[in-house]
Amino acid sequence: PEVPSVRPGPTVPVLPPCPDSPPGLVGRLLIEFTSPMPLERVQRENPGVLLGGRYTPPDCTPAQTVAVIIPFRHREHHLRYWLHYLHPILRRQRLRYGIYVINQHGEDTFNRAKLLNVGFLEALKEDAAYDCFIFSDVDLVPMDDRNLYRCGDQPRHFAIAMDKFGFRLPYAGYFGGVSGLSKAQFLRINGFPNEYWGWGGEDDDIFNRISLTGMKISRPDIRIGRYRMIKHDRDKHNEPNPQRFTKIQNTKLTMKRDGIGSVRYQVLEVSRQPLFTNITVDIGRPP
Ligand code: UD2
Ligand code: MN
Repeated sequence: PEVPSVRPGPTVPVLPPCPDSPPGLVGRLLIEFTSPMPLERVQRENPGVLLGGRYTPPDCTPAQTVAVIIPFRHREHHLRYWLHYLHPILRRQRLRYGIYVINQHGEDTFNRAKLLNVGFLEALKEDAAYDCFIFSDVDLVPMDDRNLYRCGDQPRHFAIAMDKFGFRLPYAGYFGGVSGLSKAQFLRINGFPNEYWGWGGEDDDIFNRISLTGMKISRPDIRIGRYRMIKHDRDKHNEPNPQRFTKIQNTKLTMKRDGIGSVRYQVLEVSRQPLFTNITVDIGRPP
């Protein structure tokens, strides 16, 4: 009798898991913001990045899918440096990732944390596979590629030694700049507050949320968590929020009602650029 033969289907390459410590990292990096950085150059230098700023390592299967969320308004020149430095770093780190620039529409008071909430939801709408969220200021570039942009079993603070703070943590509860939470960690703290308009306090509120839910911040070695911040003046319409000192006293009361479960906004445009996805959003204005 004829033996039924098993015909091989199209070959699907099965890639090995990406290693815990990626080979090919270079360690300490030279970061400077003086040479001009045209976007065309950054695009030319990053041909492997797919439309919308998506990337998947060609040689291994990463454990996580990382959405990098950047709060944004009128910082195009910073974004070009950020893309120039970060794409190669994230590639060397063997991450599967996407870059989301959440652009606040209009000229009302800036609201960093609300934009980050929007980024979380919109990235997940694009790809339900995202399970790690890195929230980064547009003006912060890591000086060492061993600072891995991944999530762990506790919320992670990456930007612990910034040039502007003399390469030290400014205070023990500091959680600003660049941080990372898994999807589960983010939902556990009801996301970030939506009610901090203007500069300051929102990062301390996030720190409080993490402590109040019994989690602990994880940080890299101080020699590795080094950052340069592009020097800038305070933006218009992002004046220090005078309510911030009293608001951060009340996180325990406010975090249940103010967070990812209550964020209201309207997406005006989603535009997939070669190196990032731009999402322009109307987040309203302070009451
Ligand atoms: C510090 C923290 C930051 C945040 C902020 C208080 C550092 C390095 N970072 O930033 O994480 O807690 O204090 O709110 O200490 N942005 C725009 N356009 C604007 C205003 C802000 O794009 O008009 C974005 C941009 O990504 C910027 C970020 O918001 O990097 C934070 O604003 P900033 O850079 O003016 O504030 P800074 O450096 O004091
Ligand atoms: Mn800044």
